[in-house]
Amino acid sequence: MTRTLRVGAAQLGPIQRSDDRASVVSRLIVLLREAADAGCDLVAYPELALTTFFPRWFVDDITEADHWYETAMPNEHTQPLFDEARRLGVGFCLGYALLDRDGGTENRWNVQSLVDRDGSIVGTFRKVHIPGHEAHEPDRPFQHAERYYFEPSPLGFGVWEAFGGRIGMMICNDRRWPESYREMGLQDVELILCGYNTPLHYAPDPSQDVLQGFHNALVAQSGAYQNGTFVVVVAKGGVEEGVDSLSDTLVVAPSGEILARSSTSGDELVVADCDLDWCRQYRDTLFDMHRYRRPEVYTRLTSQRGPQLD
Ligand code: ING
Repeated sequence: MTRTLRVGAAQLGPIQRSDDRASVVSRLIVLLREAADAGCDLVAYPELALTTFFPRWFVDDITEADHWYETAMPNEHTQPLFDEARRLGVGFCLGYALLDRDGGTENRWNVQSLVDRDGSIVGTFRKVHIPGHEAHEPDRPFQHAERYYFEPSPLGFGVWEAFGGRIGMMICNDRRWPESYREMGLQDVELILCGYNTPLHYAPDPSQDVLQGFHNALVAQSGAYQNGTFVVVVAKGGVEEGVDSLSDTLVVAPSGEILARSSTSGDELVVADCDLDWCRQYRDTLFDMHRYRRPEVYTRLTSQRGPQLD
């Protein structure tokens, strides 16, 4: 009896500033139903899947951005998605901005929630690596002010028992850092779900623009192979408020092979069967961490933030 999960990577095309949550949730439900018809067990949506990528604008008064955040999950806007998922018996992973006002404190997180087939939230991951900049940088063609709008998670990376396997999550820039995968690999993760919004233009070094697709695949394939896990990276792509973003949604096997990928820059469901036992073919051999890893000599990995000369 294999533990095969049929995963639907639900890529989104642009969400424009004027697209209200109801219209977006309708798009999510269309993809959910397509996934159910395809026999999917689980649907993965992108980062910030309910709104446009609002960190592309800088507002001096951050409360003017409050409306881009959810204050609860589910809520009036997303309840129809949770209800339909439960009716169809399909789980999902949803990226959104969370404004957490709890007991007088206020925190702004970039999060992903993993939802089981019965509509219950299994866990919520907060983005760890926050890219971009903290202050307005008017010389940029568009802002990427995530470090203004979101705090970095103090919790790190978790792995949850769900859908008959061990499911991990990360968000966008997290996928570029090998530590993200290894932290979950050391928790015996079998499937990592990662939504992203990645503009094709990278202002600090435009030479990277033409390499966005290559880098996206490079990090997902290496992270999958080096930790013997499936990795699903799901885009919100296309031209969103004038900014063209990467659309290369991928499902990657523990071998590092790409099992399925999107072929458009719009709303598109990418389906792949993930036999979770495939992970053991790498984790019990080449990447038998208990046998081969040498943490006793990896002393810099957690003692240093960046390079330093001894
Ligand atoms: N976006 C980007 C990412 O890491 C970025 C940051 C922007 C990278 C533009 C390259 C080009 O994919 C998010 N949301 O983390």
